[in-house]
Amino acid sequence: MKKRHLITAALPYANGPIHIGHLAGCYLPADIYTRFLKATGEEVLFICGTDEHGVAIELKARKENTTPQAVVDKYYEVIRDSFKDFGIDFSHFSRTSRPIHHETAQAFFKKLYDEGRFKEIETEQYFDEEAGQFLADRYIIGTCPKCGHDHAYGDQCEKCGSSLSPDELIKPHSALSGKAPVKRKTKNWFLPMDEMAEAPGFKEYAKRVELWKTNVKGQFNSWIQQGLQPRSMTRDLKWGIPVPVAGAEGKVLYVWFDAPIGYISATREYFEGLGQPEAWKTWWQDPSSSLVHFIGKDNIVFHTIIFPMILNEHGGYNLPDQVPANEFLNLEGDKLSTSRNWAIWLHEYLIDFPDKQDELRYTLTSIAPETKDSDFTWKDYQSRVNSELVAILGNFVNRVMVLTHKFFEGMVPGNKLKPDTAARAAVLDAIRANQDEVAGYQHEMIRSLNDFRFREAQATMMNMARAGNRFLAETEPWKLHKTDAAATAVILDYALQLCAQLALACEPFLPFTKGKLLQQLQWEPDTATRRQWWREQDAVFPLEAGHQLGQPFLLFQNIEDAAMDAQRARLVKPTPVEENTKPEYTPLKPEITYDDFVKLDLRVGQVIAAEKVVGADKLLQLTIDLGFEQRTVVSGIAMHFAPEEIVGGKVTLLANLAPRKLRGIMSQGMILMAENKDGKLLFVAPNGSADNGGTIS
Ligand code: B3M
Ligand code: ZN
Repeated sequence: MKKRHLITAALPYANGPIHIGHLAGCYLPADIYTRFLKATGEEVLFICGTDEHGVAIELKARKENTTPQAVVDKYYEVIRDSFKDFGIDFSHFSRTSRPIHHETAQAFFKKLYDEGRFKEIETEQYFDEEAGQFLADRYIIGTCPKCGHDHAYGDQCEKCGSSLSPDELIKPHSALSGKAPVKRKTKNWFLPMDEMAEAPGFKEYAKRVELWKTNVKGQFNSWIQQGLQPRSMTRDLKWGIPVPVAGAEGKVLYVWFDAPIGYISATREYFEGLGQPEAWKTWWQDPSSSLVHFIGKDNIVFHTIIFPMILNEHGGYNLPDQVPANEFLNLEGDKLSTSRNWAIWLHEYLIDFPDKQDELRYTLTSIAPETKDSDFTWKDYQSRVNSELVAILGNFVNRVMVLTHKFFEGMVPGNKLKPDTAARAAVLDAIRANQDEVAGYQHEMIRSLNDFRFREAQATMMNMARAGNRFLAETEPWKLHKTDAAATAVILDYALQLCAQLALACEPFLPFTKGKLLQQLQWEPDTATRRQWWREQDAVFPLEAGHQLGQPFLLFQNIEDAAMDAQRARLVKPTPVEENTKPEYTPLKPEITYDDFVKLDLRVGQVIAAEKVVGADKLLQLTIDLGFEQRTVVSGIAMHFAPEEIVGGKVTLLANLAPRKLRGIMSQGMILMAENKDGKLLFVAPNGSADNGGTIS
């Protein structure tokens, strides 16, 4: 293990509040990991802040009819407070609008620029003559070439999810003036990523990625295999960090250039605050420090390729040791969406459930989208609170506390007992067996935490409380007390020590609960005890005989159905785009002549054989009978039909299409398909009595 750990969580755009998807995707796992490492006594720094540049901020300002500065000032505070309220334990939370960040990002750019690392490339970009400015992709609106949606953006169609470039949009217009934009030449500075991927430092780093989570490695490899393209690190925009070179007036740094550097500036700012302006270097540049970025899946390419490349080209910096990115969280079966307000906002949750931060933390970690997208439902939340937190953890602690108060005036009763009767020997056996079981969970949980499997780790923590309940059920101290107070004493003593271990164990996941538990136990673990438990993995029995406990109170309360109904009612079902606009059809293609049409030779065909194309998920290889000959046709319908279900069916074949090779197979023609509104393909099939080979016109 490295000496110290620099942990970062993605810098959220300061253009809106934080919702449960953000928390589950990145901040909660980062917080769990940080708390875990700290508990083991490791040196840790946990860095975050708001990302205050980029088009996302400008767009929000336009929408709210205010300035970008006002937007970021407002949401910086909202976001910072939400994190604080949920116990996300950053060492430092900064913002990219601070002067120290502007300086750091500009110095980075300048060094790369002076060393000739960028390529100056002139391109034609859309320009809004009325607004007098170049248009970011998001500022260009037009019809989606894929689905016909008439409000697609220059970078993406939010209806069908296709990523687009502004040139693909049909009838583009400017979001600023509504006018059709013109093309103008402009010069920007590009990172030649294709070349930089070959740099020895980057290639060395790429080997690490092979050991990372499958979803992260998968995206990394797919970008590299597709072949990287030079990518512009500057933009013709107003809002952002000015490009610090002559001749770059009116240009700012690309937000994805400056934002990750924000991790560095935040670290600098933190240590400047401590009066140690040079100390940040140890964390970023000393190879004995590790760098771990927690992010959501949409940020993978930036954190695994672009930022490491920038760091590598700059030189002197550590490259990431781990990027444990999560997939996405959905809400009640639908994609979370800020713009459609389909979300549970953290600040709103706390109004309805003050003091229930851990209930949400627990649920979100239980369903963390660690390997695939997952779904939050209020029903699941309620059931996790009621049947896990209340019924297992809360119940165990409460029973132990109440019984100790009842039988021993709230004093830790001590653990001296001789196995002088069979019943007492059985009690001591039960304690030993339980201790072994709990130690097993302790080791398992630590392994899971080290491997970034937080869902599993938290479930194992809960197993410790389950073991506690089972122990009480086996030993029945409430009954035994009538006949053997001394044996009851050791049972409760052990159960209390288990409560103390649970207080340690829940620290990464449920920090508020840990506090409540410690309050009841009237105990504050010292560093050595925490370390012993977390690092050396020895059970601890820290509560001494005669130690006075605090008053018992419930750690968790049941959540009633009515509260859940109210939450569900609050969520307004997003209107599917189809419902509030007229049905959308793919726009018609330009007119053709009759002569063009008759060039197509359409024939009745029949599928006589079909098989999957090896190595291509979407393709089927079909043998089509045309009566006078048979054709091999490769068709992209494998996701819609199984080979056996289509054999025998009639099809329409475009029979005079020039043959072309697909996956090494010569395809001789094309089968006509229709697509319904759900994207399902259907055969455009001639009547069953049409003869194979017959013409269609
Ligand atoms: N602000 C994107 C996002 O919020 C971006 C992350 C920056 S991390 C350096 O998803
Ligand atoms: Zn579309």
